[in-house]
Amino acid sequence: MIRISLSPLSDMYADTKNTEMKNHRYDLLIVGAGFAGLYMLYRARKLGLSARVLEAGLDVGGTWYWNRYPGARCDVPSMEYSYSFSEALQQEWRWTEVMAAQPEILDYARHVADRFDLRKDIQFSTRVKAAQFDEEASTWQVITEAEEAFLGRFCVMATGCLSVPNMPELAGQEDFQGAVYHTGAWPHEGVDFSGLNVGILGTGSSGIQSIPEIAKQANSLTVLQRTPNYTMPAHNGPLSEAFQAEAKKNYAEIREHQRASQIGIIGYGFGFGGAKAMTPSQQIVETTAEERERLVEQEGFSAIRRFADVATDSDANELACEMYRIQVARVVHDGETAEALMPRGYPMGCKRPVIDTDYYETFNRPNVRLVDLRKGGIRQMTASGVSTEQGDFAFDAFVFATGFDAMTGALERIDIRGRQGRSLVDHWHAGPRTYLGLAMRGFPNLFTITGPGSPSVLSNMLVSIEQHVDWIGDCIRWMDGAGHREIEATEAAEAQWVEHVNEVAEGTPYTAASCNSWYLGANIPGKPRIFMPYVGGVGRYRETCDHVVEQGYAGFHLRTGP
Ligand code: FAD
Ligand code: N01
Repeated sequence: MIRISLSPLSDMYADTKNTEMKNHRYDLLIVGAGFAGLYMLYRARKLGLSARVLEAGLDVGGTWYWNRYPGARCDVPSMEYSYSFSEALQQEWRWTEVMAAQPEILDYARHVADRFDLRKDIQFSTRVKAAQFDEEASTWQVITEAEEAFLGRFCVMATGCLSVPNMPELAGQEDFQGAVYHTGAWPHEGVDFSGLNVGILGTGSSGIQSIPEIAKQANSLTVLQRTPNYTMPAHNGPLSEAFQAEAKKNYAEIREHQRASQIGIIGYGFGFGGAKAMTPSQQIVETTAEERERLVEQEGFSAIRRFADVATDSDANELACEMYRIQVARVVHDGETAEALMPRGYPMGCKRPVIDTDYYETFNRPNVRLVDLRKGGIRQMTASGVSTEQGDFAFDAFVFATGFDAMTGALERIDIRGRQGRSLVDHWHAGPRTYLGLAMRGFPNLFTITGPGSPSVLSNMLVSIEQHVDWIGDCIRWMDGAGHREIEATEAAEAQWVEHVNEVAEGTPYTAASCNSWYLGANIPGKPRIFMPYVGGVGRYRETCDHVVEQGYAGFHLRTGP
């Protein structure tokens, strides 16, 4: 292994000319071995390209390798949250639940790695700290934390949108004597909360999934909530053999519909969340208060799914929020707790939708209490727990379910430098700027999978990952065939795309002034408030990407040469 320290570009390139470095020269360097990195490696091999994957973790799986908290599972039907690139793979793999739990998804990622013999080109326990473009050689040099260097004609960042845990800085954290966990970096050996008094901070998807499970085990669970969330019952359950067989017969059609859809999910046969499929067709603004109350009584939270105008009309949205709060009051026995759990003041649908199993019911357990931080926030952590403006709470263990530095976090933690040594952090100082969420001006031959400006986190990410990987693979094949050595987004194309991404997001609940979501970077102090994903839809976006190709990679500058 050759070890070098970060040095000016000219020195780095001189280093790479020694013979040992030949072992580290590839067509393609891929950072990350989650679903994106695994498929990129598979595609590279199919194209006859040499590729190396560098992965910080000790195994494949990405999200599903790191997020092992109790209750972790996906909220897309399993039959749809899976690769489509191999007919044999999709026919042979058997899912056991409508929406699979983390261990099963991790098994699937491992199976894919083994089945296609991918591991031999993946270097685990290897965190990339820098990547720099050598303009003279049209080559990316990627440096790891262990100071190992790799050269690639192309570099693909498959670093994930939700892979950097957000750990709020609470004063006195180092004084706390109990165990501390983050849902996004859960111990691999698991955690036994039996007999313990546990505190948990955060009521996003990870908190809402883990709270019911931790409550079943712990002596007591105290939920520290800053903002109540909207969450719908998941109605998860076992996946019948008959249904699975039928779906497998229809896979070609299912995949085609996924790819053309808005979010990459068609809820094939069982509807989103495993409940009966329900296409929103009614207008909530045309209902009376009595009708809405009756519907809530009959159908609970699911009644809201009837209405199409909730997503498009703010008055309709507020009526749906009222229905939602009525149902919270019906489920949660204690009036004060119910009131604290009711979301108010921001629209339904502005944050990532959450689905749950027995979330509200959990607050009826005698060992669970809610601390509404809006009535008095956290002052600091102490040796025994957490001190708030409304009193002190003692814990044996504390869980941060506080989310991620999403979409840009993993990319900005790598010192990525393009032309003239310009850093990506500088390029993105006012928020991420990309062309199609795939490429950036000033960073030739660098691609991002599900980058900001693409449907990514607003979609079934397996569908978006496959589309990006295929696009990148086709692009490299075409470049090699045509003798192009560099591809780079033009300034105009990048600017137009950023404008388009902002334009389509305008007026949606996502960008409401009252909304503080991680989509907007609002969860990270100091992060520019920009809506990062592309809301135009998976189908429309795919057409745009295809059109760019048909036009000879419109919006990209190509450089030809040896
Ligand atoms: P990741 O799985 O995040 O993999 C990125 C990999 O890159 C990681 O292994 C990381 O270690 C590695 N990496 C990052 N930086 C570096 C570096 N500097 N050096 C080396 N390695 C690095 N999406 C859905 O569509 N449906 C769902 O139901 C769903 N559920 C989710 C549940 C949870 C708990 C979370 C956190 C996310 C969920 N997602 C879901 C989103 C999920 O992230 C994607 O579906 C998908 O797994 C992303 O795959 P990826 O390969 O792009 O990224
Ligand atoms: O993170 P989040 P997550 N003090 O950012 C609170 C995917 N995912 O890990 O709302 C006090 O949503 C914060 O409060 P507030 C999915 O895409 C999917 O739960 O900022 N509280 C919030 O309550 C999801 O959207 C699944 O006021 C603080 C919580 O922590 C994404 O990952 C499951 C705080 C963070 O919620 C992220 O979800 C899990 C502070 N300083 C994850 N800082 C599925 O089911 C943060 N919070 C598919």
